Amino acid sequence: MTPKGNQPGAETSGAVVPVPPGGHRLPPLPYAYDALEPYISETQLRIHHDRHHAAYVEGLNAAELALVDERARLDFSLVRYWERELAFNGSGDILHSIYWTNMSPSGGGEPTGLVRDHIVAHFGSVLAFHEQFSRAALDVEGSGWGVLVWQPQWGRLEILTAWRHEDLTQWGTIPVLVLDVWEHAYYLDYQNRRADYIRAWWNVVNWPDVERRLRLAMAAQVPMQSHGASGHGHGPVPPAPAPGGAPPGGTGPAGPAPGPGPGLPGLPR
Ligand code: MN3
Repeated sequence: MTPKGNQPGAETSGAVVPVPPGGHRLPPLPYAYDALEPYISETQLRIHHDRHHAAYVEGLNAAELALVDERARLDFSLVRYWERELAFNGSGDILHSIYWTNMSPSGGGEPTGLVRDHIVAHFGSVLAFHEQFSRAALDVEGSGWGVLVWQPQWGRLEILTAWRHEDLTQWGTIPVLVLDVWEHAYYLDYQNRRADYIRAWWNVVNWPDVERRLRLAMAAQVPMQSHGASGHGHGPVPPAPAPGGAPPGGTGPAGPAPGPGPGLPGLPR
């Protein structure tokens, strides 16, 4: 995988480089345009990345610079328009950036380790997660996303959907696995057969990237109570039980998670 290097906003040993207003750049694909064939074609991927994602980056930069201008003039007469542009294009840039890295030519298979443990803990089984995620994405009306998120406030995973890029979301969540179900993501390859695209997409899911994202997300905190509450907790948290559903003799929990506390913070109560 190509590291993001000195991209603004890229993680660099835990720190994030601040992105100046208007300073967003289209991140390169971490693989060749034809690398996801036969599941996603070169033409489909090229247009999606080079045109659609690029347009969101452009729109995000434009919105930020317009707001810089409004602040300079202390004239906020168009602020409603630009705030909408900021939310739509900013969310579009973020979701697409995650989407590319969530896929890999060597992807597919089943989640393992930490991701599997948290999926089983919250959804009951990998199958139930797989079916809910697929159906949620299939049933998005019009353009949108299926999104697996980590909710730091509750210490667990959840499946959400998004209309467009930004509606129907839940504050504080961090996306770890996203599926673009806008028609522009699949129409050249699958026409209107969204279900076929979703089925094919599971073959390129980059589970190691999902685990990397989950570990980073689990170190985040969005406290829901005032100063004094420690760590991930927001109320009495019983001792974490042994992760359910770990296969006998299987890999089991993947060792201590980063962040405060031992074990797997946020496994079910
Ligand atoms: Mn898209």
